[in-house]
Amino acid sequence: MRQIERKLHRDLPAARIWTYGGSSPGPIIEARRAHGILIDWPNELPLRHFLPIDHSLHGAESDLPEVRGIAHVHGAKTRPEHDGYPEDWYVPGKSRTYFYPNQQEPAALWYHDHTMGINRLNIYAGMFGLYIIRDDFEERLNLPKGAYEIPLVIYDRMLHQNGELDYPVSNDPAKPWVPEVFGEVMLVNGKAFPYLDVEARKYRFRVLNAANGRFFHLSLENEQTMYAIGTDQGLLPAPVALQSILLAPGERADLIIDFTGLAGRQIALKNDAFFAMQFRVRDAKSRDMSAIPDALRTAARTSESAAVKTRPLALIENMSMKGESMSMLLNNTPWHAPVTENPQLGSTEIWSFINTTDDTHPIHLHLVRFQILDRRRFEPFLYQARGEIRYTGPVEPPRPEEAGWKDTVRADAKMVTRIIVGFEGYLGRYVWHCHVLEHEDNEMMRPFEVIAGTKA
Ligand SMILES: [Cu+2]
Repeated sequence: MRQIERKLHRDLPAARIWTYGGSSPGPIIEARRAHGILIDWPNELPLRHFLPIDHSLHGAESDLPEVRGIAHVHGAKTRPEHDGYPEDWYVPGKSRTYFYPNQQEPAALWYHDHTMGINRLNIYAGMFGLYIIRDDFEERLNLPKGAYEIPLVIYDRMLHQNGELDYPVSNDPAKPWVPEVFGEVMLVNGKAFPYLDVEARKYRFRVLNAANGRFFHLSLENEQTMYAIGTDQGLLPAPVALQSILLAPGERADLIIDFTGLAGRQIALKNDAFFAMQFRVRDAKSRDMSAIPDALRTAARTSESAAVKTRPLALIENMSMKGESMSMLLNNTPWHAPVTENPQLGSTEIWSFINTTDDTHPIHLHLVRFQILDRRRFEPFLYQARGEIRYTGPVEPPRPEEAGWKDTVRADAKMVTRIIVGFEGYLGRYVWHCHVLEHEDNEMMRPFEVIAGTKA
């Protein structure tokens, strides 16, 4: 963890950035399935933070050191003591060595800071990068690879005129926290509004939404079809043809775009009406031998009858008398309250997110992968008044491009979103949280504990 100065655009002065390994995004960590790796995460940051800490937030009190860090690999199946628990932060001069077994299906995971109370600021400062797991099966699929497999880490920032990062604050100097941050500058792989020279052939793009709070609804300017071949946790059973894809903070997509026949064209990748980046298509240097296979990796749907328990979990926003957001809560329970979610190791559960708020919250569970069962509109006021769920819409299955293995799910506003989760891996304490980082830092995070099964 290190501070650097780096231009975010050719025409801007250099900005202060916090990094892993001297770049933001940090170096891509490439791992082989079942080949464990050790990573040292030394904290070499300065002693003062450069973004506005809110000392009224839990875990960011003024008697704590300003600069703290702890790395978490999002989507990795690791022992709890190597998962980057938010309270396991450490200060400049200290380090941690974590072991990642990589005993899981290939996927584009990502590492990022997870420090209690200042996570949104550390990530906004630049502390994240991709972590890609591969295996022989995936390589035999003949997907575009090497120079034709490219990460697209997409996020937004506000910038000062002098090129420095600008993080907004509330009107209350004692409580600078804001409920959401949306920047007008789109960055891809660390550059503002970049272009990429591509050949007229197929490419595989490993796309990550690394924004604090912005959802990306991505499409190509020429309205050409893209193919989703994977989700957060790996390959889909079969490619899904798409005109656009929606990615919430923390979500990933594995996309194939075919530029064949488009040499000479300039094609923007758009977020709704706005440009994020541009592809400049040139003639292909050689014949494209890669494929979009009809079949990818088979994944059995987990049957609802496999679940031993259903947990109704309400997502709540607390408003002030002035109608301003004060905090958001999972299950109406703050971070420091005793653990309430305690699945048994090896068991399967249904978690039912009852979103009473006007916002979509991307909910992420550490350690596990899961499948989305469905979403259904309900009446939030009746639920809040009497705890009663009255559905007002039909059961909606997940979209085809999110019907694989996931670790982050959009719990849409005023809907009940159900996921089915197998708690495989390790015993111990992990967290689940909203991946809108401003929400997470203001109580929208809870511990869960995987406990030993009881013998019948
Ligand atoms: Cu949220």
